[in-house]
Amino acid sequence: MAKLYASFKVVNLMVFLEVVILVDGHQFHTRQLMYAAENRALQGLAYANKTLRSRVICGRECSMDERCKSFNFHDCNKICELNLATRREHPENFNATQGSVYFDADEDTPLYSLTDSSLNRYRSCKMLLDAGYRSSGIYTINPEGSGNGGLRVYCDMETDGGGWIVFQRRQDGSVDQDFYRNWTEYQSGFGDLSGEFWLGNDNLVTLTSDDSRGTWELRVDLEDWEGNTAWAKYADFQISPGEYNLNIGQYDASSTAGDSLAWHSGSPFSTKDNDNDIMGPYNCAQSRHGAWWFYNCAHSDLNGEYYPDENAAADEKGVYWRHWKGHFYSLKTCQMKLRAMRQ
Ligand SMILES: [Ca+2]
Repeated sequence: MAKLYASFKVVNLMVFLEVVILVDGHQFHTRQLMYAAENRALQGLAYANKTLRSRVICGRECSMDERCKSFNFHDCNKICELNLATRREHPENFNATQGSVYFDADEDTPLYSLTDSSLNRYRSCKMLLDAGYRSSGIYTINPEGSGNGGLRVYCDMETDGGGWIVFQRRQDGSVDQDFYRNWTEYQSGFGDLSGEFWLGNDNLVTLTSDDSRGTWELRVDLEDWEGNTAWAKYADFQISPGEYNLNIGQYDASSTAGDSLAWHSGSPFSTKDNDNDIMGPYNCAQSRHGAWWFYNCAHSDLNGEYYPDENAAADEKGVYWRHWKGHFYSLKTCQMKLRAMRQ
């Protein structure tokens, strides 16, 4: 019976793996160096992924399985992916991925590292995409006015050409207290970038008020409970400081969801504790259990209450987009995202 022991050291960009194999009381040592490329991942070739504490432990998993030719480790969520192939065999799958590190036994691999300082140049997901970052995920961007630490965002690098900063996502109602929250919470943002969240109205102002990046487009992606999807797109998206008024331009006529937002253009944002709709003392945010650019209430409210099925929502309290599914149909998932039209 063979037993296997392994020891590991990390030296800068290498993981040194020493594997001791015991066969019938005899020791066999094998040594393998694994070389790292920072901010890279080989994608679509994993046969296993697991949550592990460190890249070293991920390396051990790889070294003990002969199928494993390389691995990715994501520092942020601690996901270890074991790959069936290497970057050399599949260069088209070897992508820039912020916060991930790729390892294989090829000593040229570190040449493909991307440094954190080079990442500081990117002001938007579109710039990251143009620089070769083709994986959707969490990135730090540095838009003007975002301060020294930059802004953590989820980049959608696949939908409609990619390069989108996702600023809202609903998918399972997992966020505590749902989205029925107050002004300051919407101001600063809440939730989890890898799950449900609102990026924050102040961040939307920061992003869309930076003239040097030109204008922004807005895209809304919707999904119903039967798996059907629809989208709507608008030009010239901008959120004003102060009451966070929604400003949108031309509705893209090829959109499939219908236009349930133009009617809200120009309106200030309203929350349950800050009523800026035109309905006097009647508070749309309270009656709809949401937070939106309410006018005399709404053709859409993607921040409404999350319901476990389409029919559970009463009195327009759900997550809805009237021109696609009507105002009583509460959607299963939605995302709102913006993309720089010019850099
Ligand atoms: Ca009112």
